[in-house]
Amino acid sequence: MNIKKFSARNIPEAIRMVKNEMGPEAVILKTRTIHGPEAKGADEGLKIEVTAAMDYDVADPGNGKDNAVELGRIIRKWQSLETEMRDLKQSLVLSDAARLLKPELYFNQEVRTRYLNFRNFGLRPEIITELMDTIPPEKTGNVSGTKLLQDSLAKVMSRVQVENNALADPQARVYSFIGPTGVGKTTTLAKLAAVTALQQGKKAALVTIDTFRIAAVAQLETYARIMGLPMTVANNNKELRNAIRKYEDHDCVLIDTAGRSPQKDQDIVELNAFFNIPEPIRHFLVLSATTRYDNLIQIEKRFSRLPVRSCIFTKLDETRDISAMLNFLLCCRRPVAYLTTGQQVPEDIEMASKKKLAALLLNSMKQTR
Ligand SMILES: Nc1nc2c(ncn2[C@@H]2O[C@H](COP(=O)(O)OP(=O)(O)O)[C@@H](O)[C@H]2O)c(=O)[nH]1
Ligand SMILES: [Mg+2]
Repeated sequence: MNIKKFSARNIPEAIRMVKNEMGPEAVILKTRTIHGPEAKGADEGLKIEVTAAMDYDVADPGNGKDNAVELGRIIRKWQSLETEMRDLKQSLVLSDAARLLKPELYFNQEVRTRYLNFRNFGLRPEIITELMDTIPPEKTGNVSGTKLLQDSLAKVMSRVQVENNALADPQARVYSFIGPTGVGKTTTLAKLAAVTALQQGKKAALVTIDTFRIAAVAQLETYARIMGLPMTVANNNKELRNAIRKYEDHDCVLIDTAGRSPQKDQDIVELNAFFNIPEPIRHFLVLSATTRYDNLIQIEKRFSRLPVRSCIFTKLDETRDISAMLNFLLCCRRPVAYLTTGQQVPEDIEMASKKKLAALLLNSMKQTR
């Protein structure tokens, strides 16, 4: 049994206090009026004292009604804990805001809402600070929450670069797919080969320099056979040059590579040497949306030894939280050309667009908030 006393100005107020603190099952044991010398010591206006009790005994397992009451109490307790957690999270975010924002901005409701939007997008503090610095403090305070959310979204998207129709670049004919192992380079190449050759009617050829695994060659061969496209295996730089020459009458040549460890500089140096050919190559850095932000940065740093033009993000179907990808795109200022959303060839690929990224971000925000 839990017994507590509450002081209030009147009975209804006291009952409200009891219910808020102890729940609707609490029982009022006693009420009394505070007066005389005791009232003088009490806070101004407190005239009633209520004693309430809450029974914490475990209900009889055989009694269904008691069980339902008990369950109701647990659910309410859980809900109130959830509310507390949310409030706590909010106040942590606000205290972060107080630390990061100049005082005159922190006390501006509108600026604070924008800050919270960026936080809810999952953006990193340094990126938020950068974005906030570009926002002039508003004077009105009349802008609706929806409008502020749209503005915040637009602000983020104005910083993201997307590359439209990267495979239709008139300056390029040879494209490579580089990146760590298992991110989906071969699958993405096959998807794009299908789109280019089968849907756009272009003359495409495939080359693989991934000779580390027999299965890797077989994987691309299978795709080439199904699509009726020519394919060549190149074991060294000379063979790659020959292959590119062989396909000089083709609209595009797509080169598959072995996954390189971003941890090993030597791997990347070797890859760069392999690509030393007369014709310019457009390198797509293939990255998985499920990779942590720190790792994405590290991978990008290593692969930047090659003239990477844009990146492709894969496996968006495997995560709803796109904050690592978004922070990466904002930090590295690299354009994103394609997004892939599954294992199906050629269906699960689409050109990256700000509209699509904004929709993913709003969805990610709903799921992770
Ligand atoms: N869920 C999902 N799986 C993918 C996606 N892209 C590729 N994969 C899978 O990831 C695995 C590795 O793909 P692969 O193309 O061989 O990767 P690589 O080593 O980079 O060439 C395979 O099982 C693919 O089917 C994608 O967008 N979503
Ligand atoms: Mg592969």
